[in-house]
Amino acid sequence: ERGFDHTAVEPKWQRAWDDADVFRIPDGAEDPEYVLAMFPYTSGNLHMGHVRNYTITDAYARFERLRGENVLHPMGWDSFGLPAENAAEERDTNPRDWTLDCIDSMKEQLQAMGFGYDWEREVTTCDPDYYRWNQWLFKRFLDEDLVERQSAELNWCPSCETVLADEQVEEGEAPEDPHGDGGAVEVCWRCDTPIEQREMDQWFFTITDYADELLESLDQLDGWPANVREMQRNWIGRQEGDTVAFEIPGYGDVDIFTTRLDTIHGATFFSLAPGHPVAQEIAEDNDEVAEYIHEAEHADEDELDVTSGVFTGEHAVNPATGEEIPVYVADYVLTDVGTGALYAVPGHDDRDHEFAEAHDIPIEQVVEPAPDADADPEDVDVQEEAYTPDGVLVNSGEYDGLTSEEARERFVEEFDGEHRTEYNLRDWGISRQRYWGTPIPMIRCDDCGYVPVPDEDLPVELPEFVHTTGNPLDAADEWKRVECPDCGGDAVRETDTMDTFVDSSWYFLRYVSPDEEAMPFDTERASDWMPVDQYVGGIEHAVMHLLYARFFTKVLDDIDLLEGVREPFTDLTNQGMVLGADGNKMSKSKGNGVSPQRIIDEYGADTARLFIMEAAQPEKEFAWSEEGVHSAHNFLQNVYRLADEFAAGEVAGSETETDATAVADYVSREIDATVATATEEFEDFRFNHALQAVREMVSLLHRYREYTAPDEETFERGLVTAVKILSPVAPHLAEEVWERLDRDGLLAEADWPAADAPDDYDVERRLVENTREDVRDIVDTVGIEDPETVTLAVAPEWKHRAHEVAADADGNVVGTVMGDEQLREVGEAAA
Ligand code: ANZ
Ligand code: ZN
Repeated sequence: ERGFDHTAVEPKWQRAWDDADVFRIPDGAEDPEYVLAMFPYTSGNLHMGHVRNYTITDAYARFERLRGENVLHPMGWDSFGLPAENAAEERDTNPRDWTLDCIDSMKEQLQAMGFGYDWEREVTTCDPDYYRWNQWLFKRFLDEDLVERQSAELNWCPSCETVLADEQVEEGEAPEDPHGDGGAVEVCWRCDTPIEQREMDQWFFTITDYADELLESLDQLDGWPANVREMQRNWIGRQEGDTVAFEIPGYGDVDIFTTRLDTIHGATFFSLAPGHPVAQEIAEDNDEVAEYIHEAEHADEDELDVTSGVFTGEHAVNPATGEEIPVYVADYVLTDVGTGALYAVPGHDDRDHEFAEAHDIPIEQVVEPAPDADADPEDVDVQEEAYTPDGVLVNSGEYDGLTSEEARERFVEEFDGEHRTEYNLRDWGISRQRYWGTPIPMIRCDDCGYVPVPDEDLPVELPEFVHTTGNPLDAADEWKRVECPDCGGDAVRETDTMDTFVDSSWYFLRYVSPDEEAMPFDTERASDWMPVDQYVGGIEHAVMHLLYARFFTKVLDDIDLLEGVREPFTDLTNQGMVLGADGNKMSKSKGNGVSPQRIIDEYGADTARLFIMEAAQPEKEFAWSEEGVHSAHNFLQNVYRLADEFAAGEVAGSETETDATAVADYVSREIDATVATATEEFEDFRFNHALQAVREMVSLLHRYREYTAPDEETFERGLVTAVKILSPVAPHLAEEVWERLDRDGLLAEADWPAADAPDDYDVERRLVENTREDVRDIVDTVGIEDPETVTLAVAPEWKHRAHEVAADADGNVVGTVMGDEQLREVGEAAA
């Protein structure tokens, strides 16, 4: 049987690309298009998530290269971290050997997938040539007062035996609880063990110094998904407000935090978080409060009930009015937000309103709409619903008539308050009590305190790994004992290593000049090549990695290691999850995993790449389907066969009485339309739509030759165009066809097909777009028996290209299908 043997063809073209240096980008290149995938953690195996991520960037990089761009598309290894230590323990080896083995096998798999990287720029974070620059940068941060030693209550994972950053703590399920309380607990992001709090001295990067800029420049990142920007915004969590003290007789002054000091005259109760010290103190003599606090501590955070709370019997004195208001302990007040205490104004806050209704607490109005506001003061009834916008003060004594803003400014002075900007963001604790990371380049001397390791002594290399409980660096006596660089006395090295997120905060800069020996990267070239134009990776990095990388970029720019680069990533795409055939997240532990290696062996890399890219747009999740894999495979075989037969002169067709020129013109027009569609869809990262267009064009070519003896030139142009458009996604097959058609050179180095869009191309596109919206309505109104697929004609009046658009029930166009009759009609009409 004639076909395409991937086992022979794929390695052949991988070698050919390599020999021709297709993916290499010279140092002298001017501002290349920088296409980047998040580098993999060196676990030893590529999983489908990686394959999807890297297929997306590779397809886009290849597309841009065909369009004549210089494309920088590098790859490297995020290779420090705890799993390597664990693996070394289990296998009686050491983290370095294990990691280097993993890199070897992962690199082989990446190459087998046909991903085109500039391997000359490979970056490996566990290499001393890389991590020495972590140390060097740590010292520059130290010079800038961006490093601090802070004693802090820190998240400690008892299983990993290390401190975790706040970002590395997740909500998880409590282990089986004998008292049946259940509920959510905080767990380690890596091993799901519930974390503990420990007081320890740690090294911190003071990322909070950049909180305002990190927040404000999010507005400019319009190439980022809105949800990621929102997550960062919330994580930084800036809030302008004021603190004011209320006295609770018998318990002293209690500070509250409010963003609405203007409403203080309308406070009708006072609430303490269950974890507030005064709440705990009250609980000592009040069983009801004690019981409430106990229950609140075990409540499920997801099921927050804003009406839940208990009256303490105590009262707080409002400094504005001198009135006493009842003190509650309430679950909706969070212990670690603001001061953990608030005065409540049910007239102007929704939660307070709900609480007041449930507890029969009076509701008072102290703000009404300003004269220029949309709302009419007459329409406001705070007994019914809280009025939450700013406005003008009423029922506030001598302050009536002030605007909310004026009132806040006055009150903070008059009631001895303090203006505060609160952030959720905390400094970044980077100390890890583990071996497999970058040693922190500090030395502790009894006389001089902490002294940095001199630049000329960098890198501080890791000592040999030893199996021990706790941190192997602590056990490395010889390595640890050094002379103090200041006084020459006996001193010891810092034995903490850096959080591996330090490594990934600037690796994209190292690709620019991976062999640079005097500096972490070449400032001029990096400033020219940055920012990354397209960055693709998982949504799990929405906060940690992406925030740290932004922070690093800003600092590096401020210390002139970069020139005018304030943000690292212009466009960001988070690829959706690959689900198992059962619709659950694909994972080894769930038993629904599909090994990329098996797919490569059985069907070839192109099939895997094509299936993944056809299955859904990059941001969407999709379920693995062996049928889908077959369909992709058959399509590729089909394209190959068509070309093979054409090259062998076997595309004949039958004699017909129709006008051959008209048919050829029609096919030619379709080819142009396909190029126009594919180009636009590739640009927009909607690869599946581009691929759909190619499939239609190939099926048109099939029908063309069945119907008549095709015009050779037109037919060949169709084939060449099809494989060019396919080539970013299925590059091996495309090269093979290219060669079979006797084309010069490598397709990977050819040009993207040029085509002028046909006149009515825009009309057609608009119809397809409209159809997407219409389909949902049609599903609802007409009522379709099989809502999976709706087929409707969109352009009956458009005789010569009556298209049908097939769409699924969500309104996604799944294909445009040309009726088999159409070709005949075209020919006959012209004849
Ligand atoms: C009085 C007040 C009156 C407030 C009013 C609001 C409206 P947002 O909602 O994001 O603006 N708050 C303060 N500490 C809190 C805590 N530990 N847990 C839960 N809520 C807390 O957040 C600011 C408001 O949240 C603060 O302003 C406070 O309620 C509440 F008409 O104080 B406000
Ligand atoms: Zn000393």
